[in-house]
Amino acid sequence: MFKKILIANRGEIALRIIRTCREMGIQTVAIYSTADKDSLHVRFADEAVCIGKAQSADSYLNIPHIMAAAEITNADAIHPGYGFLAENAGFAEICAQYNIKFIGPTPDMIRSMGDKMTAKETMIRAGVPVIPGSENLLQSVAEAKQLAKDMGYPIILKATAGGGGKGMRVVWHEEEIEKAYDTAKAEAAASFKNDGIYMEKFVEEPRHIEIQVAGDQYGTVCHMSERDCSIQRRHQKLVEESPSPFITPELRQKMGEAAIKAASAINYESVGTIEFLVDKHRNFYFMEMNTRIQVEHGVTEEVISFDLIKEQIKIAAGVPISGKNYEPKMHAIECRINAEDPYNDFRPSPGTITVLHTPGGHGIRVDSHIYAGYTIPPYYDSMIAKVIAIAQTREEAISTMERALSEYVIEGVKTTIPFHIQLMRNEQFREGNFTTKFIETFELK
Ligand code: MV4
Repeated sequence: MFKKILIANRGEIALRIIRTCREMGIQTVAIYSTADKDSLHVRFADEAVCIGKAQSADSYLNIPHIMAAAEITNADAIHPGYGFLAENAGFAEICAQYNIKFIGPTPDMIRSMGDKMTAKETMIRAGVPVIPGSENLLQSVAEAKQLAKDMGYPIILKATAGGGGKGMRVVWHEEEIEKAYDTAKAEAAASFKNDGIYMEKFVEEPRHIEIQVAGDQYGTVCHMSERDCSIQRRHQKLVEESPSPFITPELRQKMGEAAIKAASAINYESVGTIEFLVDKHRNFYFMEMNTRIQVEHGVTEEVISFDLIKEQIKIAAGVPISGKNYEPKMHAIECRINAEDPYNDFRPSPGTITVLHTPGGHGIRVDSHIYAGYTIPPYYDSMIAKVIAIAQTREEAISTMERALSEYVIEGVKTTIPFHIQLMRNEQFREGNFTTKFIETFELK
């Protein structure tokens, strides 16, 4: 097992990783930017190294500085968390060159899923259902026009280097395709330095349901059931839950098997997530694979009673997994609490937290790095806490969540708590009757 892990991240996920390391008897090294000198991850780690200025490019994305910190502290592994360098194949490669274990998949695995068209081709070969569309990157607007005509509108154009919604264009009529093609290509080139785009049939009002998987270094892969992440706003997830109110045990088994096929196709090593779109007829299609631990991993941990960070560290250290699949034994719902003003277009609201009371009690888990007196810097993601409610049924989990959110006091900055309270009281949400379009029509009072 590793003796010392450097955590190349900040905020709640850095704390989350430090906690599991403690339980495993592994020493921890925090890295931090000048803006994070008073952060809890710095205080909770055994050692801490300042690696640069506030801007991410100068610190949490500064590979030479991070490698220097790992060298001087003699860390034998690096945990990247999520975001920042978690899906950077070049970083994983440099870790290998330094003989420091990157706690995640190999650079090849990251690359093969980072290019969405390649990922899709891999899934077709593996027999995993994908959304009907172009078999290759589009070569011309004429080709796009012909393909769209054959397939029927609406269609969607996606950047092969994209994911998470960037560089996408939905096209409803032939008259719009030329402009959409040009803007999608230009946006892809500007955002990713890769202007490759492809086409898919547009699935209207789908659900976003993802399957957690784990694979070890010896080819064993298992799944840990689904998370429903359909409640999103501008491609940012707001609420995640497991089990999905839309999924039957039969569908869970089918999607679980497809997810195992998907991960096995690249001999996946580490924990990861297969994202599916599910249409109203309960047809499911592979969308993307996330080759990292995700923000919402805690939802799965709570419904199967299993530490995913511990599993990820063990896999990286070469420990084999059992290969057993997991089914939800409880219901868990997570609300992401952001320092944003939900009454003002979710505008970021950084600043100092003056008063704080954190909820607790039966069925509540709060993963957060905030404290009274903490100043939320303006440079990073605005998520400041994740509240997870756990109960035997969905109805009870919603009631527990509503109770916990009503207890939560955060003063000094605006937060998304009022939004979540209203969502928990919404009839449609309570019925489990929602798609990825739900938030567009949800009005905050
Ligand atoms: C789609 C789609 C409908 N049809 N693809 C959004 C993020 C990226 N991962 C892919 N996305 C979508 N791809 C086809 N063929 C609808 C979306 C989509 C979406 C997906 C999941 C969750 C929220 C979403 C919000 C808008 C669009």
